[in-house]
Amino acid sequence: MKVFHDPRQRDHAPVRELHNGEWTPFAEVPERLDAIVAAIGAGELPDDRGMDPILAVHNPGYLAFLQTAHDDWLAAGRTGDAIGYSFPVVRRRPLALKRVDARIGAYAMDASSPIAAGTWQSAYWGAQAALAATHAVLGGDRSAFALCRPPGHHCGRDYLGGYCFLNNAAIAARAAEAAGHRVAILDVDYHHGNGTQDLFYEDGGVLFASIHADPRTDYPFFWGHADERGAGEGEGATLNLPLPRGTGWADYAPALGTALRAIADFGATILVVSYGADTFAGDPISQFRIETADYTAMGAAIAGLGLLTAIVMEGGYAVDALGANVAAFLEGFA
Ligand code: OKP
Ligand code: ZN
Repeated sequence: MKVFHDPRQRDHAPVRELHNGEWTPFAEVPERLDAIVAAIGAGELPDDRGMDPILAVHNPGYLAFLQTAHDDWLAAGRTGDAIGYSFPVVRRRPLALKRVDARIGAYAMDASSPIAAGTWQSAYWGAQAALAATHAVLGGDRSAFALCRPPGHHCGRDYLGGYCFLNNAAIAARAAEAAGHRVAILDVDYHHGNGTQDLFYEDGGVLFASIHADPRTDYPFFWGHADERGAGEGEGATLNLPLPRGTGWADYAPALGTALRAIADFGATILVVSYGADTFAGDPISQFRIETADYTAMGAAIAGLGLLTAIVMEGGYAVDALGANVAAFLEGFA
C-alpha cells in the first residue's frame, strides 16, 4: 500500500496543553510521526495540490487566520504557543476582531490545540498527504495511507480544536466526491469526529459513521451521541455508535459490523477511514482495550467491504506502540 507523508509535518510542536486543569506536556508530538515511519517506512512525498481542495472544506477567513495566528501572537508580544481563553459559545456576531486572543477564540472550539510556529506548515502538508492518498486510490490503487499529523477530525469549516487544524478526512472525501464517487467516511478514532460530522451533517450525499467513546464520559462531550443522525437532507446519513470506557475487541467488533453494513447499504463507492490508534489498551489519554493484533482484524473487516479506501491517520498517543498498531491495521488490508 502506498504511504504518503511530508517531513514538514514534524514542524508543529506545541510544548504543553491544558489537561484536566493542569499544564501537561503536549500529547500529539512529532515523534508520533517518527514512530510510524520507523514501522512502515516514510513512503512518498505528496504532490502540492494547492489551496483549492482545502477551500472545498474550510472557509477562507479561517484559513487566513491559521496562516498568521502564530506570527500575530508574537507581534502581540507573546512568547511560546498561541492559545485562546475566551470562546464565543453563545454565537459570534460578525465582528472585526483585532486582538489575537479574540481571533483565536472566534476560530477555536476549545483550548486543547495550541498553535506553534510550524502549525500551518504541518497541517497543510498533512492535508496534501490526505489528497495524495485519495488520488492514488482514484488512480487505481485499492487502498492508500496518508500519515496525517496533526490529526483532523475535530476541526470544522471555521474552527480548530482537539489537536486538529485541517480536516484531512473531509478534504479527502470532497476530493473523491469531486471525482464522481459516492463517499462514506468511517471514523474509528477513540474520540468522536465532531468536525467531520459537522461538515457533512446536512449533506445526504456523504455518509459519516463513527465508533467512539461515549461522549457522556469522554471528549468532545457535545457531539457523538447516538441520537445525532444528521439533519435536513442529511437525515440518516450520520451514524454514531458510542461505546463505554473499557470496551475491548469483543464488544467493538459488533459495532464495527453495524457501521460496515450501513456503509454497504448507503451504496458507497469509496471509503475514507479516519484511523486513530488511541483505542489501544495502552493509550495514555483514552480508555478502550483494543490490542495490537485486533487492529489487523479491524483492518481486514473494513477491507472486506471491497471498497476503494483512503486511510488518514488521526490519534494514537502510546508512541512506543504506535508503529506496531498502524502496521497491524494496514496488514489487515494486505
Ligand atoms: C484528538 B484525537 C482533555 C483535554 C482535551 C483533547 C483530545 C484530542 C484527541 N483533558 N483533549 O481525536 O485523537
Ligand atoms: Zn482521538
